[in-house]
Amino acid sequence: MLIKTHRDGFMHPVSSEITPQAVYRDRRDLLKLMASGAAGAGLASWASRQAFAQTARPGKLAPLPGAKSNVAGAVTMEKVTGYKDATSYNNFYEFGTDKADPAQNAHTLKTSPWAVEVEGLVKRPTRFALEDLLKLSTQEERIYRLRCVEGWSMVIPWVGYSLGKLIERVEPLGNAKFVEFITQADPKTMPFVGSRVLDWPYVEGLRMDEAMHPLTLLAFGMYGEVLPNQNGAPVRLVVPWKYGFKSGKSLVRIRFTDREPKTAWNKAAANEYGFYSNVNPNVDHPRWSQATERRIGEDGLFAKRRKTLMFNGYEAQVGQLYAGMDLKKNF
Ligand SMILES: Nc1nc2c(c(=O)[nH]1)N[C@H]1C(S)=C(S)[C@@H](COP(=O)(O)O)O[C@H]1N2
Ligand SMILES: [Mo]
Repeated sequence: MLIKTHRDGFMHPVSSEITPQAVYRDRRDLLKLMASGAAGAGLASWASRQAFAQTARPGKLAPLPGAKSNVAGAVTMEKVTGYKDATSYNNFYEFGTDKADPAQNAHTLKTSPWAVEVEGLVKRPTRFALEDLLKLSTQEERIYRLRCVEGWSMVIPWVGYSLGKLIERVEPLGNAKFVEFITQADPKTMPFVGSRVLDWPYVEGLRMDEAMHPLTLLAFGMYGEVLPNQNGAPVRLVVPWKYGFKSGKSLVRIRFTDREPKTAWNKAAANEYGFYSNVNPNVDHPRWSQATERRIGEDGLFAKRRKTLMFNGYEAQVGQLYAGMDLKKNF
């Protein structure tokens, strides 16, 4: 897949290597904090200050601040991707297949009123108005890496809460083994839903324990604001240890089932996109390597590719979910 660069990286090939003054200062503070034994607290505040410093009201959308998250692995020390990059280089095929299409076309998405239907093998099937869903649990800021199957990655300060909070509320039945995520497919507001690139609606799925894992985020915002349309407004999933396509945007239905859901990408090309799709540098995509990645915003002529990490760097948190599984077979 050809990846076009859209920035003036050619003129400033190493600008991304220069540590901004504010971040540098925070890093020194952090070292002091670590020496004083307050490293845990220091880490979280360093990260949220870093995110805030770079991004205060960046898109001028409605604010959606998040509390510090206590979920293990929910914050990374890496430099946060610039808001402009995170909102202008997107995959959202309902609005076109070029990276620039969603930012250009997604203004037609109608995000209000919005509801998410939670149904299937649960004791309490519920239709949640977005307003109620927003209030279901404390909004937290989580700075996650998101690694696209195409070989690029971003670091985004998401705002939301663990999907598990919603799952507990609806009380799944004992025979619920999987969760299916169905996203909006409205040909009137989504120009490419008429196209044949995918079998709409865009559907994704997780095994129950994956859906319940605290890192699995139901996200309503990023950079301290509500989600921009092109990033999946008004509510999406973020599953940071899996390739980006598992993180469905603009969710309208969550269904509990006893069978592995048929996902949109698996239906389109079963040999290329498995159900699990865990980030795994040791299992290549049939058409390209997954060993390295390019960080969006570092796309200058001389930018280094990074080594892709097992489970996108979240192995300590999620590795045990796959104990004993052959990850080459279950790709
Ligand atoms: N509904 C829907 N969700 C989607 C997609 C899509 O085309 N439609 N693309 C996926 C892919 S391939 C990626 S990499 C991420 C990108 O999220 P971002 O644009 O917010 O970075 O969204 C995922 N969610
Ligand atoms: Mo992706």
